[in-house]
Amino acid sequence: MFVLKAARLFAVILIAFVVLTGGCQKKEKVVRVGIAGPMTGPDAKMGTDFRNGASIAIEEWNTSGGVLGSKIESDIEDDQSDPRQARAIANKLVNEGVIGIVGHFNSSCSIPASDVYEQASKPMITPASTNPLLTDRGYKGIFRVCGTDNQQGKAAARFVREKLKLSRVAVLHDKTTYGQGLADIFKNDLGKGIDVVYYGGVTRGDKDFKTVLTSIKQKSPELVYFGGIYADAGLLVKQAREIGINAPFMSGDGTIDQKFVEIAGDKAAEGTYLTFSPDPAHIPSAKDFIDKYKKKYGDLGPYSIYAYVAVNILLEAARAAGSADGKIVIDQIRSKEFMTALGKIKFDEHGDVTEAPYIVWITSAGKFQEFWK
Ligand code: ABU
Repeated sequence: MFVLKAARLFAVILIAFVVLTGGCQKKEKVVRVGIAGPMTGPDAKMGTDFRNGASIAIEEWNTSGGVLGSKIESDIEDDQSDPRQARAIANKLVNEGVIGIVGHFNSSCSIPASDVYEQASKPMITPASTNPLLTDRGYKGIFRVCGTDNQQGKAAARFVREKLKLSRVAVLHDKTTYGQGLADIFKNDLGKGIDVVYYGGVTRGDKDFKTVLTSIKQKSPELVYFGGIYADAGLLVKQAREIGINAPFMSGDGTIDQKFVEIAGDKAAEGTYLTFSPDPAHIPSAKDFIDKYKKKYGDLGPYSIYAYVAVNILLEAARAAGSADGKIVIDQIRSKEFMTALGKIKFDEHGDVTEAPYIVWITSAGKFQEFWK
């Protein structure tokens, strides 16, 4: 009897101890950063580049003590390049209380998702969405660290007009906000004296573009311009060469990834022109990041460093704000000048970077090289 009573007493004391010490245990404070992009689907390479670049930034911040007295964690979400999924993810990230969002990749995702972030006063910084509309709506908390399609479409048109001096061009796009938007800006900037002998759209993910390419071939263009992303661009170039289109191809920042060459093949991709920002390998402040990235993940994708820079800007703004409150962090992003791996970054009243040079790259022996500025 005594043994039973003692055992009961011991059990009660033990439960009380567990409850009390558990209740008193301090939970580690965490600041969460949303990383949103296509982690699966046709543009998964770009989402993976975001995740890799962002994770290096977060690791570095944690190594030097975190931010606002807290450890930083990433909340990585996959929008699958689907605008509806992007909006759903945006709501999820807002509900989970992230301090801000680095993403999305596709302009067609960033635009609807930004409505959600703006409503919730959560800063969003896209590393890669270039459609002008994203920052043209007077939103306070939406930023991009890349340039816009107004800038790259104009650069492409100037190249065709002044360097190549062509007079017959075919213009194709993938019917997306980005692809069609960029193709239209390019077409409108060509100016007088250059005939657009073919203009039309293809469907993303199609595997056979030979019908449209045959129509293009009949018009004998001197260049085929494509507004779209690397996977479709790779197949288009490959199939164009197969049916005997030998005119050079030109595309934009959505295509400048090794996956384009892998899909097209070195021979078909040879001589393709691409607009993108200058090589970060020539920027001294980018060196540490590039070395670290290569060691950990291999070659950089076009937007790996932009994701890294976007995370750094967000956390630097939070540190300067001394607060995780979205409105205060947004004010800091708007007003501060940031020293980043890509150099000095300052945002204009729209949330665009004040400087975004575009140059023309060329594909040569399966690699991309700076070609014209
Ligand atoms: N700018 C590259 C492709 C991403 C997008 O703007 O849709």
